[in-house]
Amino acid sequence: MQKEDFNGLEEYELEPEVWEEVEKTEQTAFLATIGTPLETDKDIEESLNELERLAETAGIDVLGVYRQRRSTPDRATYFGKGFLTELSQKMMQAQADLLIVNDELSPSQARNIERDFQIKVIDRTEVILYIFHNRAKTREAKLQVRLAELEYQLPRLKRLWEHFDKERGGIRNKGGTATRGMGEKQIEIDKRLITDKIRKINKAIESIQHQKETQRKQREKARKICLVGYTNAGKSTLFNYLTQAGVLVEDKLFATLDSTSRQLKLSTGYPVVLSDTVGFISKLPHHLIASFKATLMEVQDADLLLHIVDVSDERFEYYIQQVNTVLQQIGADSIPQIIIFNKIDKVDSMFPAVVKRRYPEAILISAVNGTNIDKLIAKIEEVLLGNKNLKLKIPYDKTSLVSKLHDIAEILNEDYKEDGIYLEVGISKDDIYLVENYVI
Ligand SMILES: Nc1nc2c(ncn2[C@@H]2O[C@H](COP(=O)(O)OP(=O)(O)OP(=O)(O)O)[C@@H](O)[C@H]2O)c(=O)[nH]1
Ligand SMILES: [Mg+2]
Repeated sequence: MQKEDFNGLEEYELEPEVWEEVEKTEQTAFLATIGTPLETDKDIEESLNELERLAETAGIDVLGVYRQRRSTPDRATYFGKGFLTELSQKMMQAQADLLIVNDELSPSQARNIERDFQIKVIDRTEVILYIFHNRAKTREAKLQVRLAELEYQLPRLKRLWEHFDKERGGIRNKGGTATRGMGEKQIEIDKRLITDKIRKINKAIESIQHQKETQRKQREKARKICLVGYTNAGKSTLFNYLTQAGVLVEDKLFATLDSTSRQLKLSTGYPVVLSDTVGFISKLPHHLIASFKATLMEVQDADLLLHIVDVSDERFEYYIQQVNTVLQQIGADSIPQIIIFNKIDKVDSMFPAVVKRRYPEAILISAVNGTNIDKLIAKIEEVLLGNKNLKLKIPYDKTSLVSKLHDIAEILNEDYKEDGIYLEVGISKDDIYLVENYVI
């Protein structure tokens, strides 16, 4: 049935040779970053720690970490020449295979570094693309990753072919003039091939979006909640806790690349769909954001975002900002958010009181232990359905109000005592005026 909906849309055949698990080459690397005058030493160190974690996730061994202080990158070589000369020598001594730069290099910067300093260089974006490549399991994720890879490659073909020319030139004739021409021609052919692949993949992704649109229409009545947050914050752990879905949870960056949706049962019985999705990271490559539009649509389309933060990580406030930046980039920054501080089982017992003062709206939870999940659910109901949980004591001469509440509010608790009827209700903000005088 579903297939018929997409008649006319091409099925893109994913290149099988590309998807054979990339053999983990025992690569070693130096990491380098620019620290601007606005960044403290600690900022730089933490940002390098994150790059190191990314490199390790990609199976690369880090042998050395370097930084250069400067206000802006060099246009031609990103770092200064003196810094690169020194780095090149150190890398040679340490026998490091490559240099990883903590930013996205322009194609010419990468080319110049390789040519002038004999350093094989990759950038932060390539490391993230590589991780995404190895993590992608479903057809949708693979298509999206492939699209980002090809978009990234397109302006960089010249660099790839210069490598090729140099090798051939080295073997055949030292000048390599004849073969250089061949590289130029090959670039044109490759450009056409890649552009064609990009077009086909875009069509395939469109068909996925179309399919998701149909599914979304079917769930139109349900309110949509989406989990967002920095990678490794605990989104999937919370998702599993709330829905018993069994989504993969790992102490690894980018364990989740696909979005999964499940029904969530609220006490009001109102239909709600919860989605788990890909994690964010600072400087998330824009090609990935663009290619993951089918997955990120889940976020854009949500009525409420649950923004999960790992508060056991010192940099959690920085992560909050980074996630908000990505939300802005995808146009999801005006969707209501509940901020959830996760992993409180790992922090000092003083922490909750301190953080509550700064973030009075935040809900502190432990997704592994289930701590405060009931508070979270109550908050979701409050924000999503405009409900407020109130404790009431209603005198016996107002029993008509009690029966009215049974019709219009969610009765969480009801106790008939001597001095009155004690109720705990989840009530819409619009109806609160009815019970204002009886709140205890
Ligand atoms: N101590 C503790 N660990 C937690 C908690 N919640 C999650 N974790 C751990 O944090 C790691 C990451 O959890 P995930 O649920 O995979 O995180 P995620 O946000 O889905 O990560 P990505 O899919 O990679 O973006 C796992 O090792 C979890 O066991 C918590 O409340 N306390
Ligand atoms: Mg996950």
